[in-house]
Amino acid sequence: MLLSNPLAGRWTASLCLLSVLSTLLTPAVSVKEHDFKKCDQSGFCKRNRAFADHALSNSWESPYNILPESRTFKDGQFQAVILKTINDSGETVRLPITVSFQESGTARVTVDEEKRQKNEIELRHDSKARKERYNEAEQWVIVGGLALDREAKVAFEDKTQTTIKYGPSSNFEAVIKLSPFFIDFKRDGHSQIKFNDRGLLNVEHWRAKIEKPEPEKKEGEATDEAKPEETPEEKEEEVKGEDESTWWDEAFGGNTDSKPRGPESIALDISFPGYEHIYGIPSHAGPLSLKETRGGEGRYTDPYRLYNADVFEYILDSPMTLYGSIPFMQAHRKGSSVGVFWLNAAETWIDVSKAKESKNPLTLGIGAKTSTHTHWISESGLLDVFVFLGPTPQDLTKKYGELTGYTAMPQEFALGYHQCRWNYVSDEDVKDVDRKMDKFKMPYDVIWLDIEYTEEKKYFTWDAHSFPDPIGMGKQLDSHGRKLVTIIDPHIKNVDGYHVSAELKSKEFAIKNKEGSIFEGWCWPGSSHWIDSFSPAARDWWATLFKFDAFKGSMKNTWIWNDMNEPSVFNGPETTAPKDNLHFGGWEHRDVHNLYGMTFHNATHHALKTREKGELQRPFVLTRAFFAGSQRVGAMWTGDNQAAWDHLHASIPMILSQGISGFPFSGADVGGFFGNPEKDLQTRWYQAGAFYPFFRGHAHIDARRREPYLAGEPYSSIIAAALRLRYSLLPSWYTAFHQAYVDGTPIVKPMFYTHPTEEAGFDIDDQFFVGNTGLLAKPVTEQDKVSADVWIPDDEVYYDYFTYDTAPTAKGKRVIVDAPLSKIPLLMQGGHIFARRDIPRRSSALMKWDDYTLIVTIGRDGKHAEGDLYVDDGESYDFEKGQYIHRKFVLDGAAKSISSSDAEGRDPSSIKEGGWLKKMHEVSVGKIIVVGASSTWANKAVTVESEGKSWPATLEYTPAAHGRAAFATIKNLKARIGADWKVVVA
Ligand code: NBV
Repeated sequence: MLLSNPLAGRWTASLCLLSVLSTLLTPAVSVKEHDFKKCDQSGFCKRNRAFADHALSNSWESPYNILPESRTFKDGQFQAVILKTINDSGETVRLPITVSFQESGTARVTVDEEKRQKNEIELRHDSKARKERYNEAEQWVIVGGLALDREAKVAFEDKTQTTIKYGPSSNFEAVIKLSPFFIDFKRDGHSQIKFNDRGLLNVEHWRAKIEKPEPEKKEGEATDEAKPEETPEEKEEEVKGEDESTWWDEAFGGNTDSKPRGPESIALDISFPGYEHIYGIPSHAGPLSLKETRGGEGRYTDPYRLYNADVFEYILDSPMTLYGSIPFMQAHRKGSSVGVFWLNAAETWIDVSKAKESKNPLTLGIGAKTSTHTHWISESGLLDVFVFLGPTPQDLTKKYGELTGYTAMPQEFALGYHQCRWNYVSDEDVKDVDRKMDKFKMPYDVIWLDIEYTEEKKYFTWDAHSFPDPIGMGKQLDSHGRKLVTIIDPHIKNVDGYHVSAELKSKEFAIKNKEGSIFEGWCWPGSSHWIDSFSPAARDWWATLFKFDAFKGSMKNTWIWNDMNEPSVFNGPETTAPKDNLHFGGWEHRDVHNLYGMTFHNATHHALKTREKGELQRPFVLTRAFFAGSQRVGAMWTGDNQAAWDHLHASIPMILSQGISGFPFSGADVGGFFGNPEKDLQTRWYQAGAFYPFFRGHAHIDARRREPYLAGEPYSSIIAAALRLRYSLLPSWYTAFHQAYVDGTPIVKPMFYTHPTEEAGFDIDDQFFVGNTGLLAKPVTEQDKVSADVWIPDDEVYYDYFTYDTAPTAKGKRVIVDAPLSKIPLLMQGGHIFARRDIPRRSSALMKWDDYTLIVTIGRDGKHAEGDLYVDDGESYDFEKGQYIHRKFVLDGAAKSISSSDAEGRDPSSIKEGGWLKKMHEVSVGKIIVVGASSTWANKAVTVESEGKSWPATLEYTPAAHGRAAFATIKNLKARIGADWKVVVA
């Protein structure tokens, strides 16, 4: 079946030669790795790794013990004090701990430091920073799910432990051991997640600096290598993680961090017994199933790092940090998923190791289960961890979303194709691209302007020479429902005569340096200041800048792109802001670094929401930096990738990781940002991009122009087909987004998520299902490939999307799908019904009132198929007032009927129809294609029953042939999309 076209093979082979040549001509780019810290250059990471090495290789007893008499349990909350013994004379530090049990079944463990809660510490260097451990991450991140479980109760308590039963059916347990402190989270009596099992809990308590002569330190090192020789005591201190040389001021890349509070990291080991796979903690350019990080064959040597950074030309297969961070991790084994969310916005490193564990030494490890051990290390802040006990991947995404919010419902246009480059050089250029896309029949919705549209990188201005008429440009786009996105970054040019800069300074809305004066750094505009979007007043001011009379030249169809919000500071340490900078409320940048990008993104989102009175449109703001919660305010992309096949390949696990980590509205630069893609690469990238939730072509300023119509034949036509495929499936994409908005379901789903008991699928990250459609895509990401081997996760029947060829029964096997350059490997799993709009048009707005086509894929049992469709006006918030259509379609195979009913069981008379719903009366399901219809469908009459009437429709039956499934096409249905109906074939 599905044999490849031999001709296609031939012409791709000659292309191969061409592309090898062009690769040789493309300059190699790679990240300046030495600009970013390795663990041993980040003092607290180095100390905690040394602490772990010491603990794991010695008979080690964790020095953290709960004071038995400090324990209380009330209204779902356990509280106590952990005493940390800090020296041989038994001196202790008090660390209050709260374990909260929430109605949702999520548990939360928070550990603080009493001295710092009470402000009983002193800061060095006359610092104006706050003395508490940062305790406001929750205010930015958590939007719900905190109601306490009043049913949770102490099931057992003695002087060694307290056991609390909790969870929806009281089948969860937290066994809190006092000495040493340890928590075992169990489900149905079995351990799932363990805290401090390996004794790596480390809360670096505040201490005064005892002045002794400083050893000379080499720049770029947090080590004490400058010392001539280590004494045995010093060596011992280092392995115990108490190497003082990294406690105080720390230098890297020409910057010195004054660290006014000294060492203050928090670290904890979190083990997942019996769990071999862990996922999440984006963003990293590596496989979906996370790798081990403690060295050895095929493993990383550094921990996964979360420290939002402008990494410029990033490398692949690396635990290196990227632009955004979500400290949410899921562990998975056959039939069970559990997870943790580490709520901390400071620089964080996570070590991963796996171990075969067998209780019986005689088995020599055969049949032993693999467990995963993780070691979380953050530079500052509270220890604040949420624990999810699953058991399904869906439970995790739902519960995590309950806390941090679900994906905002986007405008429909945002799901269309976005055409970007750095830069469109003038308004005429934009209008020309707009016309050419039409000429070449390439649908698109949005064209983007990068930094050059401004006058000297002053945001909210236009370069008068190249963009003399932004309104004229905006109107042309609007005439066929298209939008413009302009970039607005958080750095504000420090120059006289620029009102934004003047106001930022006079109102004191900028980030401050450690002395408390306005921070000045270097970015695109030259000398710049950064808005402190933690400040409510600064955010209110930011909103005023987006009003149409303030940002002149912007229109209702202008939306925004926030770039460089890690923040990127060219002359800062690791290209970002100094950690001792100060934010609103006196918090150090160190405490809030990973949150900054989200606060800026959020400020822009709110600005767009308030820029006009009356009918509100849902804002569209793309961000580069993000944190847990960013999904509530917009989309993200994976930053500056390269025009190379391996970058195309890497984009898929990255996007899948975003999806299962609560931020599914994600994409990668189609075509690759740096460099010039060969035409086959560009074509394959469009085919993959058509399956990214966020679909945008982008290119670096030095890259050759590559609007898809420039590719020439056959590439342009193939790309046009990929764009049209995306547009025809927009109803199904929108439905998938709605599902993400409702309960956090990823928009594209990896195999472990859809088939959590199929172990062979747990590390597959190059194929995925789209929403609930049953569409299984495996974009080609290798040069010259003319087929794809798709792993089949179940016993269902799978049809080729384009040919209706049927894959052989192959659960757990790989099926070869023909994929010449012109074809995307795309299968349809039997048992689904999904919606399309088949009339090709120029933009999504122009498809708004088109009829739908339903595709029904008959499943293996032939009896049942179902699916849903969610539709609203695609722009406003009226859907929150019931102005939407949500249909459930069901095939009854035996009766040969297909019905449509309200997916939420709403009574139609209860819905007061506004203008959009009324207009939708004219929109129908025009056609249904039943793929896999048996011969009993042939030569049958069709009746449509709806709203008390019935009428005939027509049916054409195409019998099976040469591996292609039979199918029935029902036409002229005229069944209203918003109404209940039944189509009966008899
Ligand atoms: O604004 C210019 C670029 C932008 O095109 C890109 O998408 C961002 O990731 N921006 C980074 C700054 C400079 C990159 C070299």
